[in-house]
Amino acid sequence: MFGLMDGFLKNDPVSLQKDILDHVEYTVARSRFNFDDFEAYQALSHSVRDRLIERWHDTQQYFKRKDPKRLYFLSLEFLMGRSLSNSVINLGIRDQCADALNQLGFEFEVVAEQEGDAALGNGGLARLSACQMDSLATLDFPAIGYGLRYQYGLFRQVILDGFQHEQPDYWLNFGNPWEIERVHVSYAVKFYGTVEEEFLNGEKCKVWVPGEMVEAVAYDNPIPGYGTRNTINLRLWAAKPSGQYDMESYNTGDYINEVINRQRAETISTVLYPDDRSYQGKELRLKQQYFFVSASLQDIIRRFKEAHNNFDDFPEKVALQLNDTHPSLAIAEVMRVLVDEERLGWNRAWDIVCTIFSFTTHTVLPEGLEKIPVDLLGSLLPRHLQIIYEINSIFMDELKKRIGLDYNRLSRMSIVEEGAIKNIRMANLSLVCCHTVNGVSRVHSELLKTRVFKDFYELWPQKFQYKTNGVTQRRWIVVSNPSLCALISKWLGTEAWIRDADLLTGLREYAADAILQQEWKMVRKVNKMRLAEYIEAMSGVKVSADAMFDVQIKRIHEYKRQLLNLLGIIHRYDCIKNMEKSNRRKVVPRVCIIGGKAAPGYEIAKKIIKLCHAVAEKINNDSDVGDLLKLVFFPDYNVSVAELVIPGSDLSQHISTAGHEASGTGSMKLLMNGCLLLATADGSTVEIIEEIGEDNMFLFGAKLHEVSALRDKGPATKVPLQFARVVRMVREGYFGFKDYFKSLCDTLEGGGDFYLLGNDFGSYLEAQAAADKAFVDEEKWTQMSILCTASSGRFSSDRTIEEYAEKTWGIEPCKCPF
Ligand code: 26Q
Repeated sequence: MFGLMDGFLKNDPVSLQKDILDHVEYTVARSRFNFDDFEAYQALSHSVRDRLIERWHDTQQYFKRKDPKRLYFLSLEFLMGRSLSNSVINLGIRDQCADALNQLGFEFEVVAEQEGDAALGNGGLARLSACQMDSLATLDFPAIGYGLRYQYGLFRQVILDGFQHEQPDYWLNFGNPWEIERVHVSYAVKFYGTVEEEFLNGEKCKVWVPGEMVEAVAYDNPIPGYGTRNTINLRLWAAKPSGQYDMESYNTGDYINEVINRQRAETISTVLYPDDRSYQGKELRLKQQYFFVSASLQDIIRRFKEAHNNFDDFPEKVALQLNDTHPSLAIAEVMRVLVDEERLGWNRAWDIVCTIFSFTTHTVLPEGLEKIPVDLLGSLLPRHLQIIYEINSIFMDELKKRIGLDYNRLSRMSIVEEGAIKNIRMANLSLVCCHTVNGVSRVHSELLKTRVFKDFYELWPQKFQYKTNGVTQRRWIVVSNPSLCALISKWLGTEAWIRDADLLTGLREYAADAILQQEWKMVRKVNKMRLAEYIEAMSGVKVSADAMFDVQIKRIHEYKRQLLNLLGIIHRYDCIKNMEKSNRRKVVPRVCIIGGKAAPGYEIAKKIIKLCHAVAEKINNDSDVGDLLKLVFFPDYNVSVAELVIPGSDLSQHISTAGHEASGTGSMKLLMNGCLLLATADGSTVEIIEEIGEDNMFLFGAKLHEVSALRDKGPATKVPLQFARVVRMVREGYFGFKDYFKSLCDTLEGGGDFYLLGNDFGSYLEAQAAADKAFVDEEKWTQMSILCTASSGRFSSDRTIEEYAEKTWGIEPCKCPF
């Protein structure tokens, strides 16, 4: 490659500059004397990619030589966001790249802005996978991520007249320098057909004769660790027409139609399904799941066989992690390969399967659990259905021995759900076959044990663990908030916290220091000004950086209660309108920011977005209100937008009804950046309280143990008058669109209000008032902000991954020498 000397690429600005120019000329095919920001981005990315490939290659070679137990992380979603800044920071060449660009007349930040997001995921679960990959690489674990290379990532959200519209995200349009196409790493994946019985060497065995074959081609995405040479692989599969032709049909003369039919194979990896937890039983989704599972397992087993000649060592070398139940067909697939292809016999195969799989669930509600109609599975994957039935029948026999003929319990625990439409319960399959099931926060795990998977917990308590989620401080502080990063390092006197977030506690002793507070405020102010500029450019709304920036950024969902936030804003507006003019100067100015996508078929969530726009329209144009209250909706919320909003937020809302958010990870990113939380005691917030103390946040709302009683009681008795008033304003058309908002209001009144907005409204307003009061005392607020960052170390994904490595996967670091 360009600039290659002494066997490795040099990282000084002069060498980098030469590489960039060579890539401008030979990769981008532009003149080295005349190229724009986007071309500079392409050339720099390719220069960084070369360096990633070097390390990636060394790491893979090293793993191969050492042959440690590896973790295979199977996930249908990875929300990686942009790669350039993250890569140069993890490689330790950020400043050199910036210098090199400077001398060419470019600015690093501007060039980095050219990159689009890789959005191969929906939200929490998908961004968690991305954070965990960063931690796995940084902590030198021998891990590989497997997923799908969707051509269209999560839809782009466009707002027209306040309504959400979805547009396709054709993200590969301008090329993707962060992936390496492996045309020679490809596997055939089978679908449909029949299962035949054959005798081989006097033994009866099953043979799956497929009706369709599709080729899976590997695309490798290097994931660099920070402060280590280790660079691990995220291998994503793309569907291509199979290389095996059906000679018969080609000979019938319909050549053109045959080619077109073959091309249809590619649809499998075309598009990511938006998270719609009720949108199940779709054939294409099932095809995606099996396609990626089959290709990944062929790859894993090939790698294992290169170094081992029988399967005895398989459990010592392979840990398979299922990210939710989405990849759980892997269980049946390993059984099929070991029994039908490797001929290990059922019992030996079963023993292996039971020791290699673990799964993590990200759901709280039983309705959210994945089901696959038996008819669909039987037609697409006939052999897998047989295997699942066999697993279930053995399980049911054992269960009868353990618990007797308790038919209710037996039918609840069965992998097969009987009924008008028979279904396979993927969570039950996973619970039966995995050695461990993890929850994503402590309360989530308690809910799993006492409600969602109670029957299984009573049978196998030892299988249940939890690992509270975490996020990577590399992306969420170092990449997205460089000035706060520098300030932290200055006061701690070290950058070691970037690899060891527990060191952040060192900031506690300076939390009351006037100089740190001054510098902290400055950093935050600059971030807020940057955010204010963006708001004005995007929405035309002018906001003051002196106001409190209050954000709620996450997918739109009823249980996340963006509607509670909006009703609170309406109440605030109503108060300002009705107060005496002389009192208005006592109001703490607020900029309320809401961002998030609604699943395309989720009507209520879409109405919430429209309501936000309708309310914003009214408030932002009311001269009585002026700077005291602004409301802005951030369209197309994604990882890059998060990187801009989070560093500039003063207060953030995590206000789900207790018992509904499995964990929540946005709160952790905001906490790290010194943003105060206004929250309910749900998901990981309960553990955040333990770290920062109740006094350093604004807590409100019904507690977990109160929720079901409140629901049973029916229509809330203590709904405050203010609540009825603000709902009435919406209902009676104060913000227009009266008919359209009717059904939204109906979810709150007339005995409904499943998410208890009415019940929690009073304490919500109190928490908001407490936040106003605290904000006025700048010194106090800044101290709380510093304490938030100082207490965020436990919520690093490094801690989560260390726990998984030790308690669930049984893997150890394997550090590639420099
Ligand atoms: C299911 C069937 C068909 C198509 C799509 C899906 C689907 C896709 C994505 C179902 C669910 C998801 C995503 C779930 C998710 O993001 N859960 C969140 O996971 C976070 C990480 O653990 C938690 O912090 C959140 O609390 C949880 O909501």
